[in-house]
This record gives sequence, structure tokens and C-alpha cells, in this order.
Amino acid sequence: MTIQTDGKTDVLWFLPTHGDGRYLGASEGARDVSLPYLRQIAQAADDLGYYGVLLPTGRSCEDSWVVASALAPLTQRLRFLVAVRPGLQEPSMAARMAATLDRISDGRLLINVVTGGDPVELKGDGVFLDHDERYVVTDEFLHIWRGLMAGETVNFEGKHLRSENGRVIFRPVQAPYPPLYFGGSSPAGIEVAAEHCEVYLTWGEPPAGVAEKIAKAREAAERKGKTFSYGIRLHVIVRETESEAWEAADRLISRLDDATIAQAQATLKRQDSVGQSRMMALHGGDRNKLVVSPNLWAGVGLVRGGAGTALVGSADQVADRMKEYIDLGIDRFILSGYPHLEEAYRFAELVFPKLPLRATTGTAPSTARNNGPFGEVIANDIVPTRRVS
Ligand code: FMN
Repeated sequence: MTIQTDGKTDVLWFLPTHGDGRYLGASEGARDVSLPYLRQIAQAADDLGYYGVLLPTGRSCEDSWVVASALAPLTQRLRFLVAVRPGLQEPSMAARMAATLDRISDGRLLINVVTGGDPVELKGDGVFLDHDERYVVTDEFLHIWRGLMAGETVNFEGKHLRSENGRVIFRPVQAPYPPLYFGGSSPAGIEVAAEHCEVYLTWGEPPAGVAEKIAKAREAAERKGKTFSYGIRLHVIVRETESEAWEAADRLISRLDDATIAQAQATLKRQDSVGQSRMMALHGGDRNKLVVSPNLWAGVGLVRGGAGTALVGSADQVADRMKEYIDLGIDRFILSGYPHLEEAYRFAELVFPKLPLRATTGTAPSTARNNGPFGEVIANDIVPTRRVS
């Protein structure tokens, strides 16, 4: 299964099931991640025309399958990028959950293959394998999972996993199964992704690092005779002017003290994820080295694992930087901003009109929105029309 690329892009947003707020590393201005709040974000993303939302997975998050199941009936077109966890879930159980969620959401499920990169967390969850062995499990998991989802009767005997006459009777809506996204950066991870997955995801590294990773993933995929689609995960801090955006970036870490940064960096260092160590190498935990490429700021990574960089600038600047990634082969962006509700609106309103969006993103569902008026009617008489920039 290959996803067609056409120089255009889809934009996904992020559901912060592990917390949200105005400031990083501080409880001031923090928000309760309740179902009503997540519903607001999901419905905003749905109404604004985002292609989908990513739900993170791990012990610091609400369970992504339960949250996606709760929100699917409250949204119309939004897709849910939800993780399977090889090693932690049986492939049969993961396949059944995926098929059911795809059915009840009418084909709006996307699958993220998350093997995990924190040995301490993994041991807590009962996974004691080393980095590359976890990918052996991932490979076996995906053999079984894909067969089950495609409607096969699966007989498989691997090093770690077995299945005898395995079946999924209630089949997914998407054939043969929902697209598989993958976000590991290690050679072992890229090999497994090339064998099984459709979309290769990278954290928001500077363009040179992204180009290097895409080249490796492309080469691995070509050896298997297939083509990846590529996605990138970034935060965004977009404002009317560049200086306002940098002020917002500074404000985001204004309550963050050095002790919290040191503690976070020490905790993140225990990970054996190649992707995570590449992100940490960008800034080395130094709050004076955060601009790692034009308009690319690594402040989030001072305290957050994984997605640690943000595109910072005016709408034109952010759109131009995104186009640089598109030129490298990226055709889907998974974005977020703090707080996630307000920033979902801000990004869509300021930047969507400047991007080469696919028809699957950015087209609002309601007729009223499509026809205008685009803004408040001026002096009760003049109807604002859409400004094309
Ligand atoms: N790891 C998690 O534990 N939970 C997640 O929700 C999660 N989401 C990810 C999203 C993206 C966009 C990317 C690029 C990675 C994500 N990861 C997540 C981490 C990877 O799935 C992978 O387990 C980790 O990077 C270790 O692999 P590596 O050594 O091959 O880089």
C-alpha cells in the first residue's frame, strides 16, 4: 500500500492527553486535561479542517484508544492517529481494537507504530528487551497484525510471538487496513518500517537532518520495492509579526528554572531512542542555544521528550519553512502549540491559506463557512470576502 504524493500537504494537530498550559515546566497557567477539554480541541480541529490528530502514548498520557473512541462520535471528518505498542499488546488484541475503532469511526483511524524508547518506562510496563530486540518483536507483531487486519487466517511462529489460526472477524472499514505510520530513527527501526509501514515520521530536526533521515528511509524502502510518504512532528509559534512570535517563545519558557531543565535532561538521557538523542544533541540542554536553524527553536525540548522543536515566526515565515520541508519530500505535518485549543485556531487561520494543502485538509465542513462571509460583516453592509495571499 503506497500513499500518493503530489507536492501538497496534509496538516494534523495534536491532542495533549499528557497535559497542556501556557508555560512549560510550571504549574502556573496549567490546564486540566479533561474529556470536555479534549473534546473542544478535537472539535476545533475537525471544524477547522485539520486532516487528523495525533494522540501520544505512554505512561504519562491518558490511554489513546479510549480517548479516540470517546471523541470519534463527537467529530465528523477528523482522523485519529493512535498507537499500537508491539511488546506491550498482543497483535490479536491490537488488531481487534483497531478494526473496531476504524468501524465505529467510519474509516477515520490511522495507526502509529510505537515501539518505545525509554527502558525504565518499558520495564515498568513489563517489556525487558533491549533496543534492537524490541524491533524484532515489532516486526513479528506487524506480520501478525497486518495479516489479521487484511482478513487472513494467520499462522505464524516467530522468536517472540506466535499465532495459530488467528482471525479478526469484524473487519476494518479501510482496506486492507488503516495506514501505518512509524517514527523511529534507528537503523533497526527504519528496516522494520520499510518492511511494513506507509508513512515515515521524523521529529522536527533542521532541514539537513530531516534530509539525511529521509534519504536513509527512502533507501531502505527502495530495497523493499516500495515508497514511503513522509511526515514531520513540530510545534508552532506563529504570530502576526516575527518579533511577537519570538516573545511568545520566550514567554513559554519564562517560568522554567534551570533545576527543572537539568532534571528533565537527565531523565530524557536514559532513553535508548536514536530519535530522542538526535533531538537532545540539537541544544544540549543549554537555554542559550535554542535557535537551531532559521525560525526553528528547540526550547520545548528543554523539558519535553520527543517533539522538542517549534517553528517560530510570522505566518509567511512559518509557511516558507514548511515549504522547505515539503521540498525535501515531507507531505504531512503533525503540529501543536501551547495552549492547544487557541493555537489550533491561530495556526489554521494564519497559515492554512499560505500552504499547498490537499483537498483532505483545510476545507471546512459547513456550507456557511465555505461561502463566507469571511469575518464580521462591516458596518452591517459590506461582506468581507476571502483574502488570497
Ligand atoms: N514514543 C512513545 O513512547 N510514545 C509516543 O506517543 C510516540 N510518538 C511518536 C511520534 C512521532 C511523530 C515520532 C517520530 C516518534 C514517536 N515515538 C513515540 C517514539 C518512537 O515511536 C520510537 O519508539 C522511538 O523513537 C525509539 O526508536 P528509535 O531508537 O528507532 O528512534
